[in-house]
Amino acid sequence: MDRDPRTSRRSWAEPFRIKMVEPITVTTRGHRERAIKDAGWNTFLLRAEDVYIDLLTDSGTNAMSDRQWAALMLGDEAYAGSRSYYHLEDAVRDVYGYEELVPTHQGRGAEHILSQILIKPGDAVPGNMYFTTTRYHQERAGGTFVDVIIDEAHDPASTYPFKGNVDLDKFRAVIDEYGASRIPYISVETNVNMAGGQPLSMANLRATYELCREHGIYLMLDATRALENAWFIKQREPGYQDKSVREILRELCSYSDGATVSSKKDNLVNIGGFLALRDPDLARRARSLLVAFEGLHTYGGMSGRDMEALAQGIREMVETDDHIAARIGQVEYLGNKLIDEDVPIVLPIGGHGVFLDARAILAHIPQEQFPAQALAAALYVDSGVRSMERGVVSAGRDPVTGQNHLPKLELVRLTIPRRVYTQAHMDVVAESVVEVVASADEVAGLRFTYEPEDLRFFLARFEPIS
Ligand code: PM9
Repeated sequence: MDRDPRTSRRSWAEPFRIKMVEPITVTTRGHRERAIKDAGWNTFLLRAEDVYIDLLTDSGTNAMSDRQWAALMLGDEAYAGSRSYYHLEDAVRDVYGYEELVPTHQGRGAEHILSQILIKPGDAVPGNMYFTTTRYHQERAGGTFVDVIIDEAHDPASTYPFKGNVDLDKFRAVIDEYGASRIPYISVETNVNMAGGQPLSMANLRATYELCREHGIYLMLDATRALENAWFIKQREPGYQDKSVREILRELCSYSDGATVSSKKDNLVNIGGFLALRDPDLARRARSLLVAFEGLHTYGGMSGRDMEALAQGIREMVETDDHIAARIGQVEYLGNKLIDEDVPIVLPIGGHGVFLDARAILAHIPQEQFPAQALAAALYVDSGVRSMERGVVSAGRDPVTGQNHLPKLELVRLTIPRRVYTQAHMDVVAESVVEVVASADEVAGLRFTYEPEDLRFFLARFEPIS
């Protein structure tokens, strides 16, 4: 079935109906002005109660199904050898195809363990664009992240269909510079978050994996949004149209030695994650650290019920293609509305959210005055819609020079939680964005009043520059 509402005469609809609702409230503009001031112009520091439509993140904000809620009741809370762990292990083996499961409390727990077992001081870790927590753990382990994503990924207007691809020439140059023995692994993210939720192609991943094998370098996936990537492969890459996302996801993972996953995204739960590996020796080393930092190897920071709901979520996300079609269909619905209103967004429309190009919208604010941070705050004040800065504040400082990283992408992310909001909510969001863009010249730049040393975007505080 042609699911694109622009070319199809048929609409799509969510493959579920709503059984329980959670009230949300609209606040006044005066209330929101006070709230954003109290939050130091940082949307992470707002109280959720003061938010109307919460598009801060798709992480842990999913609505679980009735079967997941039922699964919670079946959680086995044994400290060791929980039945729920084995259900999770079965689900990861079936759906992702990795034999060795190392459960963690969430994605960054898995990143921490992986970085500590593989990276030595002085190593380089190439990756297809940085992710905040991923790079943080690589650097803490003494590694240097090197960006090897294709140039198109840094251009919000480029409509290249696979902006998440690894540039093999850039990767080869890193191998030449450091030598393969100083590159423990390449970190390949599926549906690259900081690039705007952009996929990589199967052909590119396969070629990257072949290059890794030639040089004895591991390829570790960040498979947090691999399902969304699989959907785009089905839509865009020749030869995949008749395959299910389940088959495509499994093939994606086959070109890797392991994966870190934040289960708070694709996997449809509110907490959880894992490191998955093929090599039993590597898994043994990971488990040995796990017991010090996360928990015993059969729970790794999750309760039995968390693992049970997660096992169900993993199976449910690939049961048919309908879930992912509707999930990305909703993101595209919002993106197309904004395109129709000439709002500059990252193209093509991403998998987990729509990314506003703050550099284009607030051209009068220099990057050192945090245009994306200011735009996210202005959007909140306009309508109570909460979004997230993904620009210079998120990029942080170079640990060696102390200078700000100045990413080409200065974005505000409107991230859509899975199975939570309706199209009417998307209409309200689009109207508010259009309103804020129309009065963009009223938005002022910001300066720090508090800049944390680690992952500064979470807890930083700002004030407007008058
Ligand atoms: N992503 C997000 O909102 C939540 C934290 S914001 C820094 O996009 C990838 C690709 C992610 C991710 C989290 C993590 C970390 C790893 N990789 O949040 O620790 O998008 O479960 O996962 C967030 P955890």
